[in-house]
Order: sequence, then C-alpha cells, then structure tokens
Amino acid sequence: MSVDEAVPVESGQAAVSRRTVLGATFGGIGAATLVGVAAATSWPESSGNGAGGAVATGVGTPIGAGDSAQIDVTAAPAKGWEARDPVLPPASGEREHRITIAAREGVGEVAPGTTQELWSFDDLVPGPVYRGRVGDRFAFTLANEGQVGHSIDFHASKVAWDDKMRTIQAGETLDYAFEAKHAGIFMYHCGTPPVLHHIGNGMYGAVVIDPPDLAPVDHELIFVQSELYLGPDGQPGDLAKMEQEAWDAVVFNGYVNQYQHSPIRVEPGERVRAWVLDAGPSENCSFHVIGTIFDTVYKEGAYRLRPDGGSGGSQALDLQPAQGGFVEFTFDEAGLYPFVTHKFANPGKGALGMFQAGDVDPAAAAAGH
Ligand SMILES: [Cu+2]
Repeated sequence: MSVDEAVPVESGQAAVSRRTVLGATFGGIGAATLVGVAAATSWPESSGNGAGGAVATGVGTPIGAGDSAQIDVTAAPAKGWEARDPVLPPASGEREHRITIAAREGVGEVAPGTTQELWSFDDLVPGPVYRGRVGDRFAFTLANEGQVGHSIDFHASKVAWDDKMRTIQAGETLDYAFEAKHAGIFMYHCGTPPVLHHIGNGMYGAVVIDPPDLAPVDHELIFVQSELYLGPDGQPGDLAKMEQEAWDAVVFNGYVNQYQHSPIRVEPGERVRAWVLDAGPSENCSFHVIGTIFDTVYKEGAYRLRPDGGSGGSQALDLQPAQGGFVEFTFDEAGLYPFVTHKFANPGKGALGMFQAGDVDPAAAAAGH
C-alpha cells in the first residue's frame, strides 16, 4: 500500500511556520507588524488540564467586556493581502493518508485591520482541508505545539470519544487513525472544553470524502462558514459572546467579506461545484449565489437534486452547524454574482463573496449598487 506524505490539499498558500502571523495564511497582512503569541495567562477561560478540567470563567461576564476589537466592513485589506485560495484540489488517489497536524495559538487578521488571537490547526483558520475516497485510511498524528490543552474530533471517523478525542497537553502527540467509511464533507474540530471556545477561536476544518460517482467540473471550490466573536485586538475571542450567540461577524474561510475583496474568476457556462461546511459554532447557513440556480445539490451524504432528474432547481443549501454538502451551478451571462448566506442579517456582517464570470471590471460593474 502506498503512502502519501503529509500534504494537506490546501492549495495556493503554504502553511506558515509557527509563530508567524496566522493572517498571512488566510488574510495576509503581509509585512505588517508581527504580533507574538500571547502569554498563557491570556486564556483564563480555557483549562490546560485536559478534558473535564475546564473552568469557564467567562460565564456571566458582560458581553464585550474588555474593549472588544471592531470590524469596519467598509475597509479594504492592506496592500499585499491575499485571499485564502478557495480551490479544492482533487483527492490524491493514494489510499492511505499519513498526516501530521499541529495545534497552535497565534495572532491573525480576521478583517482589514482587525486581529485576534486564533487557536488553529497548522496555523490556518479554517484548518487544512483533507480529501480522499470511501475506504481510504487516514492516519493523523496530532501534535500539540501550543500552550494549552487541545484535541481533535474528526466527524469523518467512527472511533471512541474517550480514546482518540482525548485532550493532550503542550508538547504531547496523539495518534488518530480511521477508515473513511462514508462519503460527504465532514467537520473536524478541537473538542477540548470549553469546546465552544476552541471552535469559536478557530479550531475547525473540513474533511471531504468523495461520493463514488463524482463527475469532473470546471471549478471545484470550498467554503467553510463560521462566526467571529471578537475579544480585544490580538486577544482570544470573547467566550461570553459565544455563549450568547452574539457574533460580530459571519465569514467564509475565516475572513470578513474575503471574496468580495478578491472575487473568484470563472467563465460563463463553466460548471462550478462549491462544497460548503457550516463550522458554526452556532449559526446556520443558507448558502445562496445571487443570479443563478443550483441544478445539483448534495447534502449530508446524499443527493437532493441532480440535473438528470427533471427540471427542478434549488436556490439555497441549508446547513446547521456541523453539516455540509455541495452545490453545482453555471452562470449564463458574463457579470458579477455575489454569494451569501441568505439569513440576511449576516451578509452585512462579513458573509459576502463574489463570483466574476467573464472579463468584467468588478469595480465598474458593482458601481450601480
Ligand atoms: Cu483546542
């Protein structure tokens, strides 16, 4: 059996080395000031003592206590900023995936000029995307290179929670192997208490297990939706806000209005498959692309709609936290096509992106709106 080396199908941007700015990998603040990893005392809400030892001291504290960072949705990213590449590369074809994944804390940019201390897998928020087929074996080694306890829970696996999903302390490693027995797009996340804080601070990602009959398309993309609950600039997210579902932003792939700032270029008539995972931790997703209709919908392991099934069309993929699927569509005309979650309080809070079909000028084309 061949073994492919630990290369996540994260494309376009290499994982950064530890202690570099997380935002450089998904929001690119370029040469901006590098904010060092904060002292362990920055995490009073999170136990370093493993599962069961958590003390949620954030409970009952006022929302926004401690001068929460602000997001300016009208601000543009700094020069040199690059969007997280939304392209999902195909599965490697190898049947055994041997992967090391590191849990770390660091500081990253989540919106133009807004930084947070993020807790991450491999310095990426969302974490790396892994992809394979039904029957593939995934052999992960989780390395805790952070300063507090972390763990990992792969929803693509069927393993005992008390064994594989246990918390490991700084400097420890844990082996977590599983066979992918079902197709779908599955969440993975840190499961260390308070889980809400670890997911809310960035410890989530996607595993894609292809359905057997997946046809080739012109563009295959992935969007992970999540919320931001801002703490002070450069500090961890606000657990009290998380507990009250009082998010400051809803984002695709970790950054406010990311693909509005960096539209995704396709051509009219090309088939696009967009995989979507709602990582939450608490908000739902109604994924919608303005100006087109989905002719294929796959949700939670099953096709809901296929083009050979008649003339039916779908306008939104509805997902609760930890659910996922994909939609397929084309653009009939050249122009701009925004994508959103159609829970319309949220596009104004960062859940807005843009497809550019054909050779149009995004700024000029958007000027009439
Ligand atoms: Cu964690």
